[in-house]
Amino acid sequence: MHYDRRKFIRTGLVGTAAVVTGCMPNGVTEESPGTIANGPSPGKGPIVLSTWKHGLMANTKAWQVLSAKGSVLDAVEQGVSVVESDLSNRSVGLGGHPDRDGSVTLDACIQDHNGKAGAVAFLQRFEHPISVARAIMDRTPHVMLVGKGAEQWALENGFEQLDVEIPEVRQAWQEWLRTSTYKPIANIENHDTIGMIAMDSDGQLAGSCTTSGMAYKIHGRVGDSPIIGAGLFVDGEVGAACATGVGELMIRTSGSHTVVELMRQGRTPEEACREAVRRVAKHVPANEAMQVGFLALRADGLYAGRSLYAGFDYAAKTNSVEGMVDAGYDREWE
Ligand code: SD4
Repeated sequence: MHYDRRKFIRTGLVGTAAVVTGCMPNGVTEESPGTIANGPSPGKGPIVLSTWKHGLMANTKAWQVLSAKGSVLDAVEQGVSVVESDLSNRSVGLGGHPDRDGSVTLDACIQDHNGKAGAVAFLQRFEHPISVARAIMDRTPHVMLVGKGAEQWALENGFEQLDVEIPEVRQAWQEWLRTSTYKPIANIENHDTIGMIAMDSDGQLAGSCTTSGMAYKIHGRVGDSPIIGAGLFVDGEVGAACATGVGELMIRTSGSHTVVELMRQGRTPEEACREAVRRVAKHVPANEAMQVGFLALRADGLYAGRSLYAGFDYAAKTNSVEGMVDAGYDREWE
């Protein structure tokens, strides 16, 4: 089946136009007082945070779900689904860049307030890996299915496979094949996973993460995004965190779990993200532009983001804030 690209691009534009974008320095909004260390509860939910600019349209959808009294788990699933369906997006869903063999392979995971989780990795030809991950969580005794087994299970459970051919993506891959050099570069690849963490008005947390992974990766490579603890971690008692950037670094440091554990020990979301970035940075030699970014939401509503290099921003939506937030960063590009 060939998608109607115009339809999807139109969807994306409507989502973007519906929000007011305003740039706020990290840690200065009412709901994000990163400057108030271990400060008082800054406010109740709903709070919806998503990585990168496509997070704006995802947040809008998640907010609609919450406003209609939907669960926060439904909100994080349906929020990122909008981005999965946008075939103009080159880093999430079937419009993503392929691996080095020319196949688009998708990774996703979802986790609820109580730590229940579902994940899928190395999935091909499904529009909504996040919904497959949710179904694995809801309908199986397992957390994660991968590859052919995941595809078979998804087909047996009502999901349909699609063939999407985007000439521009194919051409870019063929161009890449001429040199076949694999070099992840911070923010330059335009390769931006969506991670979403959210809280409803009762303080229930949930998170989701979905991606087509690093462009031109080795066929079979799985990143951090479907790995609970690496690309996403939720513990309703403490908070939630998600990650974006070079997945290998997040897996090696259990990045999102680290952020939540640091908040458990009393760090603010900003301090926790900074410390997680510092641990990742030990693995990134100077001048290697391997970007990582974390987003954290504490159970009392305090939130923050942080990245290794400049360029990471995230979309925030609360009762009083709506727009992009520039996360702080630790290392100057040399
Ligand atoms: C991965 N973490 O597959 C993903 C890619 C990403 O911004 O987040 N890009 O490693």
